[in-house]
Amino acid sequence: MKNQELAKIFYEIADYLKMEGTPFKPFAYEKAALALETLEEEVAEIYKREGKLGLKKIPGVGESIAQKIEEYLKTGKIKYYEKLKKKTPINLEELISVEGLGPKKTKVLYEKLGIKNLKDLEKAVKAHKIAPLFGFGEKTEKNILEGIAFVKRSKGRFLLGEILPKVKEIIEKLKSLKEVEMISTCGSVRRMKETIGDVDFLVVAKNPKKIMDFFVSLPGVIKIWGKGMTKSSVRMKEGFDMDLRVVPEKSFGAALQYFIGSKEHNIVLRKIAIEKGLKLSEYGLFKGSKMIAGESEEEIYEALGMEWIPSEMRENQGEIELALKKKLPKIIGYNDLKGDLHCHSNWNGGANSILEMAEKAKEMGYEYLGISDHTKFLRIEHGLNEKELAKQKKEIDNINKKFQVPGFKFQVLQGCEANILNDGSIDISDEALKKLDYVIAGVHSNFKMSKEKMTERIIRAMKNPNVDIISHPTGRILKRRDEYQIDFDKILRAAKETGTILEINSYPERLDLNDINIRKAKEAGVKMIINTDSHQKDQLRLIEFGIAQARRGWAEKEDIINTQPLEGLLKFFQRS
Ligand code: DGT
Ligand code: CA
Ligand code: CA
Repeated sequence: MKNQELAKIFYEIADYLKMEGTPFKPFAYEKAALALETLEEEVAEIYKREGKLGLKKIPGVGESIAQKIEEYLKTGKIKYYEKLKKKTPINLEELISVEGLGPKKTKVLYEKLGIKNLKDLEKAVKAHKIAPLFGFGEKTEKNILEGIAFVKRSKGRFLLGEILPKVKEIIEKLKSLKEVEMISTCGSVRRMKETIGDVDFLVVAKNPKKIMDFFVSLPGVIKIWGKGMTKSSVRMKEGFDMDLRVVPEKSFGAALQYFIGSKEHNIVLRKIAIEKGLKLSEYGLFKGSKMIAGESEEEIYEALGMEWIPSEMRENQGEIELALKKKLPKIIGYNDLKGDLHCHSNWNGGANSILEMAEKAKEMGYEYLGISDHTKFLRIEHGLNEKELAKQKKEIDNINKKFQVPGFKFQVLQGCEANILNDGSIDISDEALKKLDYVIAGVHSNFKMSKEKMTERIIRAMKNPNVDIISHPTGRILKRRDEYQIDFDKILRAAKETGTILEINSYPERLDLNDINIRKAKEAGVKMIINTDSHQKDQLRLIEFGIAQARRGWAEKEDIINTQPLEGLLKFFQRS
């Protein structure tokens, strides 16, 4: 990836030159940087074949820049660049990523206030040292403050749940172009990782220019990082970046394989190729100069002597070893679930009635839907007491009568999401719990207990014979709250002993269990359930994220109880 490294250096040289007030030259470096960034062939290959003369054929590369590329390929350094950095030792890239701060202003800040990086900048803004500087003022200071907040936010990762709907929309738009022949998402989005750095698209197209014009002018694009014939990059108003690459059809599979990643997975795959005397790249699998696979991912994995691996598993967590032995688990599919058992109705603050929720579940092709409203401890959520649960049961019985159509199977089940109190007891009587089809219990208070106490608390709840499922068993909220302290191995042993089911929660900011926990649970022989925790009917669709997480944890159909039809499911609850 020397092309990218060089592009980055040339962009930075351009910024340093702008900082010095040098005319014209910065644009020459930018031009070369963009050309390198989007160049098909590795610059090292060109150099090897044709020397400096070959380099000069790259658009924007003249004698002086060709010399610098040559120097970098030979020594791994560019003296001119090192000198510029030394002269003004600041993190220029970081500073100018702040909206409203260009190279020239950055120089003033360094000379007057000694600001070298984002941290220094933030300190100075908060101490109001910037506004009094000549050429700055109150407004600029305020803009810089906002810019810092933005940079910090966009430095973080984004929830898959926020990103995926937008990605799907964009895919549809691109698909509608007649020039687009094939299209796919890649990277962490395609691996359905719970948080995303940036979004990657891969396209096969007749007319790349049209695709790129369309891509960089999509609604919501606020910045174009680069636009070329093979790669373009943009920033969206929400703060995340998107890359789009156009590849030839014969390399589509190889490019998919490469850009889906993960990087860790790819590194091992490339090693396996080398051991077989082959070379794997984003262009294909090669034996010498002959391409032996590349159009599809399947043929690449096959040529490497392994099974094709679902993208959610590609994290180099042992999947490659299993694929080589042709022993990959057959992970759960996106259409394997028969129902959802963690749903809240308007009985306790949900947006929809039980009937509305049920209609939606039916429409999704489910065989059953479980209503599991909160119980009495959670007063803010109108937790139900024993009497109200009995009343709710009548409503559910009536609804089920309506659904009794010959030849059609659908049933609403009544559960609850009870609270595990500090000592591990449940906030509602065993009598009432016994009457339900199933019971979910979860921790909803006092999250900051010691590890030992929290583990004991949950285990005691599991030992209650009426408790079937533990909801959101780790309690994390992504980007806001860490998991609570628990001894997960101990929890697994207790779950196995008591036959308690652990929930994979599909809410994009929860998604507990994570992939590692799921794999551990599966190995321990603990059953799991994928639920949405819906508070309105449209949230039933969030199940996709829970299934993805289960796939990332290698869960098979038999590990997940709500892949069972109703009768099989009810067996797990041992109610009769
Ligand atoms: P992200 O964006 O941080 O959520 O994670 P990814 O996995 O989407 O990473 P990204 O966008 O940097 O790159 C997309 C894919 O390209 C990545 O999954 C694998 C491939 N890739 C990127 N850099 C390298 C690399 O240095 N070596 C190899 N073998 N593959 C790479
Ligand atoms: Ca990415
Ligand atoms: Ca990327």
